[in-house]
Amino acid sequence: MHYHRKPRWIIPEREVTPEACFLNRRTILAGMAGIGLSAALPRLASAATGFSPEPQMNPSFADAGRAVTEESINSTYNNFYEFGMSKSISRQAEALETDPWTVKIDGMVDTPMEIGMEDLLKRMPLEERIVRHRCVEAWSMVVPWIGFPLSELIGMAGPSSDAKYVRMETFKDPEIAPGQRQTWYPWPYVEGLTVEEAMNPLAFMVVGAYGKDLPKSMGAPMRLHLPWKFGFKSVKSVVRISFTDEQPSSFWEALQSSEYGFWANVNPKVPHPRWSQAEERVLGTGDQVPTQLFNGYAEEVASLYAGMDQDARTLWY
Ligand SMILES: Nc1nc2c(c(=O)[nH]1)N[C@H]1C(S)=C(S)[C@@H](COP(=O)(O)O)O[C@H]1N2
Ligand SMILES: [Mo]
Repeated sequence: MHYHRKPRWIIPEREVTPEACFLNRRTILAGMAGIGLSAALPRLASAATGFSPEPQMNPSFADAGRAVTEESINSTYNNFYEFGMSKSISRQAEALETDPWTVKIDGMVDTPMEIGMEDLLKRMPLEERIVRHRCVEAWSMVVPWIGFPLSELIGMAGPSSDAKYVRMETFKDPEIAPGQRQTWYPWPYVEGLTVEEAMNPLAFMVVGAYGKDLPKSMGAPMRLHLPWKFGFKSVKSVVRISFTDEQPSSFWEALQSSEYGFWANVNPKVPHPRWSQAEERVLGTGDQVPTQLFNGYAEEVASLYAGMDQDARTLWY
């Protein structure tokens, strides 16, 4: 998916033949005559991503303390049950049509709306940030995301003070997603968090990775990412965001609440009922490293759970 936030006649450098490049440049120069766009030209010519303006690195998240996982691994080793139960769903996920894409924002908000991705992105401040991701299955990755803080979307939606939770829902289309023909699963995939958690600066809406549009296998065109929680909370390919006063029932919780609870905060001390969470396998390197409390983001998020029993199983599953 390309976000046409720069004029459509500016073709990305990587897509043009030398001739087209020449013609395109002439068109630009002609179009510029007398309208004072010359200052914009060098910036557009050097743009590296499909996003405009070019997202800048958030200095607070420029270093995840671990090497970034190779793109070829992260885009082909996935959990995306809509397209199958194996990790190798990237080819199947290509069937998802992500452009155009509309997101519905509803529930307890001042301004319910349906908004296209392009319009949404015009209103959101894009940035890049490098963060760790920890799956409940005890593997982890490091990804350079492009996206915007979830708090910005909440600011746009204006939830009422009665809204306590944000619920997010993935598309449902069994014709293109074979996993959704398995009717014993509670489709569509749903996840949720408290509004307070959603306002935390770590809660991020992802629209790109590795300086490009998000691969479909990783949840294009937009997915949530909550780096302090187990990966299943980070719902992909979101079509609906609702504000509610009832704790949402999520996909995995509905299937097996004793193993996948609402909070799902990463804690090395609390084992999953069927395996330890003390360590994790780092994708790409194969290193086995100790898992950190809140996946290493305790400084940012521990205050959200102050007053709750930190070792209560319910806080982790
Ligand atoms: N819609 C949807 N979102 C999902 C999943 C899924 O199966 N369907 N899997 C989750 C799990 S368990 C993980 S670990 C991450 C994986 O993200 P990745 O494939 O980009 O690594 O996506 C999460 N979001
Ligand atoms: Mo996961």
